[in-house]
Amino acid sequence: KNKTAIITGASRGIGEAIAVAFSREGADSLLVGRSEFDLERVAERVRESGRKAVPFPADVTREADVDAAVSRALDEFGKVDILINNAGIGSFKSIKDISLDEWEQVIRVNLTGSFLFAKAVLDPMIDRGQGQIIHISSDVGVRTIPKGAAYCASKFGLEGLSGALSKEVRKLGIRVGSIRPGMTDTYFNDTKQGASEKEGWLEAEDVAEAALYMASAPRHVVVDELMLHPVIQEY
Ligand code: NJP
Repeated sequence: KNKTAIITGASRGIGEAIAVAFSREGADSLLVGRSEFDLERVAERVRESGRKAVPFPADVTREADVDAAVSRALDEFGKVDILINNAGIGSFKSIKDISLDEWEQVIRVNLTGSFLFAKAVLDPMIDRGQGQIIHISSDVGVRTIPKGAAYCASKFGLEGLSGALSKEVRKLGIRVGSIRPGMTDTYFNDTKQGASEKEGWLEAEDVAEAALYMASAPRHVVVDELMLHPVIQEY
């Protein structure tokens, strides 16, 4: 209740579901993504719950964009209680087919973007002696799959960031955690939400409920790792 959140990748998919779920529980949010039109659409959905939503078009790979987003959240709400590092892109190719540009873009969005946002919210959180940083990682952040070199590397990296940061800032009252969803029905990797081949997959809302659980743990508890899969996912 009355918390404020920055949610990256909030223009669709899991980020959208988190924005809607958090507003239902009384949080205001700054919605980050590149598609202005979609951010407006999500902001409208959030406002239906009576909470504030500020669409903030930004690219998580650009430090100036990230710093501007955090400043805007502080101006608008006076504090950042929760950062959800959710923005991410897929890449599933044999390593010989991955160009250096593609490799670097996956690392920049999935890993460096989360580093930049975590870094930008730390001082304001440390000043208040509280805050939560939640990473939307992946089940393939802790195990590998063929054709997953770039994506797995980015998510293994994110796990490293999340775990190391968690231990670094815990004593300062800041809790850091990672959520590792399996196959989730979104627009991920240029696919369509609701496509028939995704029958039985996790819904974006299932992942949002996990984020809500992590975010609502009592102050003396850090839920630092959560993994969830659809029953139909065998591996
Ligand atoms: O994917 P999608 P998900 N700067 O494509 C944003 C992880 N995950 O919701 O910029 C800022 O529907 C993009 O916004 P826009 C996955 O790795 C998923 O499934 O406007 N934002 C959009 O809002 C990722 O970390 C599955 O295009 C940027 C959002 O990211 C997270 O879940 C399985 C951006 C992507 O929405 C959410 O992905 C798994 C940038 N440079 C982990 N680039 C799964 N779906 O199966 C992208 O294990 N975005």
